[in-house]
Amino acid sequence: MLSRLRSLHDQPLFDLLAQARATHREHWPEQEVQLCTLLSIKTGGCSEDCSYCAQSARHDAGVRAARLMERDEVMAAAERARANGSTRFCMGAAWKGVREGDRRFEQVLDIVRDVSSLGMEVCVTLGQLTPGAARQLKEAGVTAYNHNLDTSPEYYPEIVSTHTYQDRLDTIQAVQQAGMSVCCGGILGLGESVDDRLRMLEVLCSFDPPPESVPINALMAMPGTPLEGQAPVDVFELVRMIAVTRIALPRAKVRLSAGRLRLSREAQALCFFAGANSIFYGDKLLTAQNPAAAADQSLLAELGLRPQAPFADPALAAAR
Ligand code: SAM
Ligand code: DTB
Ligand code: SF4
Repeated sequence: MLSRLRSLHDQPLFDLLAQARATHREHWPEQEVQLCTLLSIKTGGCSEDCSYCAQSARHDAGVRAARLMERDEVMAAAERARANGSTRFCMGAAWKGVREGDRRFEQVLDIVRDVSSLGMEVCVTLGQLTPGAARQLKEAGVTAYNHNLDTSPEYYPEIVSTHTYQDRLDTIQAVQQAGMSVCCGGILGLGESVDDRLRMLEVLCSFDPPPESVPINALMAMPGTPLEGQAPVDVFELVRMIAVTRIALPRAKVRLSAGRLRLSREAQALCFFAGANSIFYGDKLLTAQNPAAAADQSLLAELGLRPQAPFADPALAAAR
């Protein structure tokens, strides 16, 4: 598998793009891009030491630790996201993980019950889950759980020491067993090799069922993190990774994620051509900046792409 991914990846760029585009058109004829809005419901002060992340309490990235947001505030943000055209609302918390019975987890379940009435897909990313916590999230109305592998199993220990790759896989298994969709991808630009990227993709392809969505992040080198000095990832490397992901996981939403601010309109157009069909939308990611919504709307219009239409029936979002 790895060698097949490697030969796909190393083709002349235009041959790779042609193949990815053909796969894309076959499975996604609608010319749509899904708009997803992120909200950090609990920012900073995280116990983990992920070396790319501004929210780790072990780095001094100038992110102040905040309390879990109140339900009404989250609802207001979710309503704004829907009014602006998002069909997915993704709430992130800077925690090592959650378990049943925890007071803060109960509060998240309350938030999810409300947000899931709005007819958007509801995604959360809260760190590690026990199987019981996963079941409770599903019951509360979560449609997808985001938990990235970020890189290959071999390179992961260079990036994080406070949890293991196996911990990540265990959470993903709990998510699948609870019947939620898996949103799982990674970051380019951590200092990994091309083989590391493709090994990650190989692991993603081994999931049963395959991930429903795959975020591809380009590292945003956050000042104060150990990776602050990393060189930006080359745009053609990003495009190649998107194209190989599209071919290897034809039914997945491939999300062009963090790092778009650095990409020109032309570079983003190439990413969509290569098979990206989802973006984070709105001027803020979790702690970092994202392009302005108006700029994204005009870019899509200029390319003849449409934002994914809202779900006519809220039950359709929930059924995802
Ligand atoms: N704490 C949870 C976890 O680790 O799964 C959820 C939040 S975490 C911020 C979600 C993902 O955001 C990470 O797995 C990583 O892929 C991405 N991410 C975080 N910081 C980033 C950065 N500086 N640049 C690019 N992607 C980043
Ligand atoms: C994902 O893969 N990327 C998003 C989402 N899943 C949670 C987060 C990007 C975070 C970028 C850095 C920040 O905002 O601090
Ligand atoms: Fe914590 Fe998630 Fe950031 Fe790691 S990526 S430090 S687990 S918020």
